[in-house]
Amino acid sequence: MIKTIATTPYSDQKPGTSGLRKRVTHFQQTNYVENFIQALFDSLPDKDGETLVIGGDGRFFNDTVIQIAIRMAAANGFGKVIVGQGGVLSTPGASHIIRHYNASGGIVLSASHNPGGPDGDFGIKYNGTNGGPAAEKITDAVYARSKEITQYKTVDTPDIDLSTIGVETVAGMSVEIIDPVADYAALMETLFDFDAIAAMFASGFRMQFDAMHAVTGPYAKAIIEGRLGAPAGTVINAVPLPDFGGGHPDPNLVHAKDLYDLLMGADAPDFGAASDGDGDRNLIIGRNRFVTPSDSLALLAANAHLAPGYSRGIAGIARSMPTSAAADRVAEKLGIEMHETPTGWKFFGNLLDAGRVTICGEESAGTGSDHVREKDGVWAVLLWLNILAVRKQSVDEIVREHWATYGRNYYSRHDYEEVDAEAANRLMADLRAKLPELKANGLAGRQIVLADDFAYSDPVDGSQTNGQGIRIGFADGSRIVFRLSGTGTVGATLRVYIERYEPADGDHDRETQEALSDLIVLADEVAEIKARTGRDVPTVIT
Ligand code: VG1
Ligand code: CO
Repeated sequence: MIKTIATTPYSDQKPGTSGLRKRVTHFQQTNYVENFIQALFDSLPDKDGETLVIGGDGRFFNDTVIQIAIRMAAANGFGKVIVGQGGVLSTPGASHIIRHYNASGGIVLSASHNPGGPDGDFGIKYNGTNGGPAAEKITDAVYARSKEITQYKTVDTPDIDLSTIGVETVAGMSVEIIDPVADYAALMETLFDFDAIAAMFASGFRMQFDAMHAVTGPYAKAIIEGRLGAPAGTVINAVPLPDFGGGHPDPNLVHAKDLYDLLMGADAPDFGAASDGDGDRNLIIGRNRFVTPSDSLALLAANAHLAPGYSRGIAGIARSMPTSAAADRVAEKLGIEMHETPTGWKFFGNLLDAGRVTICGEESAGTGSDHVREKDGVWAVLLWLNILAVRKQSVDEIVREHWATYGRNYYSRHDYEEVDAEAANRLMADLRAKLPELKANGLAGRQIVLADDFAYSDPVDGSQTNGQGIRIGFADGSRIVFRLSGTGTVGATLRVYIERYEPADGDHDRETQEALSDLIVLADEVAEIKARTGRDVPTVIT
């Protein structure tokens, strides 16, 4: 029954910030998917009789790859596969299912916030037994294996019908098709005061959640409109589509502009939120108040104790290096651990497993906690709702009070997408070479206290990760960070992160780009962005 099929290796199956991400057409090359999955299975210590979770964000090609993965799991000795109905599981949902059912791991099919459809992107990611993205030692092993693979194993069976909940059998392996939402919704109910949030909706609180035609639609409908009783129509674009309705499922101020405009408009609801393709990101906008993801992390950490799941307080906070230092001030005040990690959720796993941190976040609209091992969009929205229900204040009031207590970290990210890869690499290399001189002489008359390429040594297992982004820090706490994206699929994406601290008694009402304007000029000056990329303005400003 098991077939062994000869194949030839590809040289480019190196997972990036969050799994292997390429154009759909790239994945459609002969055996490209099979090679990667076999390389993954070959790199796992335990497969015999183990349980594997498989699900994806429902994007184009999801259905094809799910069938391939199930057959290959059967041929490689797994005992059971758990699949979301229709092949769908959000990324945080998959993380929970892995943990809840003690699976050995899971395959998440998603290119997250990247566009979908036949000409869009696809991705494959592996999460380990803790429910979190595989650590670098595993992704490195998979990459090494993918370069030498000569065969893969599969079984000859017809496609499995994933549309009905129940149990099927494939070549002796059981395939359990589950409701993708039920277990996740039950977990949320243990963390948040659903009665208090429901009472807030019943009293007329208005919200709009934009699911962007992506995976959170069914989750948000079931939880926000279903269990919390928000009026029908609170969740919009709720039906996941293989091409996300032609949109770009990245919940930022560019791709969720309609939501932003609504919240800034005359008849704005109280609260707006959106999530991305695979449901791990969140955008939070109050009436007339956009909350930057870095601020949201700090606010959630400072207020988490108001939700039942965190009423005992939090153990610590971790943020990715480019994320603003707003959360650091909260940790300092609470007297808890604070960690700065490289970009990507996989670096939070050890700290969460060790119980050293409870809440983690990234400036890229990712926030989460130790309830799963992924960032979690719907979770962040529910924690916000819980805080609003308890504090009975507007988002704007809560944000302002926070700044008045901790100060404000003006913060923005400028992305230059799809620039020439060679030019981008050269820009980074030349900037790196300049660092000693900058540190010695400063920049434009300003003293530089930090000039390095970020390196991280994991405090739990000691693993070392280098080259994670160039940091230039000034004496007043301002900072410019440069790094290249590890999730793009065409050319290179240069990300420039700019931050300036304004103390608690300072001016918190400036427009962000204006407040950062001198640093924006310095960023271009020191890295020669315009000259080297040929771009006058960033593609996206968040
Ligand atoms: C980006 C973000 C990073 C995030 C990653 C995956 O990575 O910057 O913070 O963890 O996407 O998010 P990069 O390497 O392109 O900067 V998702 O929602 O795409 O899984
Ligand atoms: Co995502």
